[in-house]
Amino acid sequence: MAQGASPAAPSPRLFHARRSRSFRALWMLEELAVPYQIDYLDLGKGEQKAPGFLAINPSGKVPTLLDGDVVISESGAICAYLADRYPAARLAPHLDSPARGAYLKWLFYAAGCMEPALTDHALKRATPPAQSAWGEYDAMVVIVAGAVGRDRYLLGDWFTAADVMVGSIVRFGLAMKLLPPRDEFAGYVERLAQRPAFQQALASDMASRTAQ
Ligand SMILES: N[C@@H](CCC(=O)N[C@@H](CS)C(=O)NCC(=O)O)C(=O)O
Repeated sequence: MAQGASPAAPSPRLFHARRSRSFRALWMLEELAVPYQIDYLDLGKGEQKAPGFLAINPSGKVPTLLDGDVVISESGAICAYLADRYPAARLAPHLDSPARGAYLKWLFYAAGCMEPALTDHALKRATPPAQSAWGEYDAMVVIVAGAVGRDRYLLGDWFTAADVMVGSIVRFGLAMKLLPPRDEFAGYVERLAQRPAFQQALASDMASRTAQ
């Protein structure tokens, strides 16, 4: 539900680059079905390191989200923030829900364990387990395959922001051959790809090629 840029609009504004980790935030916004604006950054041209953008996010990375006076970066934090900000979409268990623990665990595990383990694997290095906060790649594969192969989504039939994070990383891992082609991963990604919001986010991401 992307809208044309309008400085006066109160809708969230996403700084986005196509085919990047920013897809997670785009997908999340589509799941919420709320109006939002996109500012496209061309990473190849270094627009993420321009002083104007560094003033917003000193890391010079996408995704970065502006929502009123709130500036938030880190894809996991953005997904968690948006899920709580728009509770009507039911993309996060309520604070007192027993499902909240598993939900938070997967949000943090995605960014804090899956991503660095995949990087270890891509770089063909093995961080010694005693020094690795994220554990070993092989263990991560087994843990994630078990979780995504059990049910439709991580929390059973309930799709949440945690699926946006974990699902995006599994999809990337399969596409880049950084994850083994296990049925659990392929089935999960297939189920996620059936979601209209996912398809809309993909279309917006591809459209951004011409919008840059
Ligand atoms: N931990 C960050 C990583 C974000 C990230 O690495 N973004 C990349 C695109 S995939 C980026 O902006 N790279 C540009 C750069 O570092 O210059 C998150 O999850 O949001």
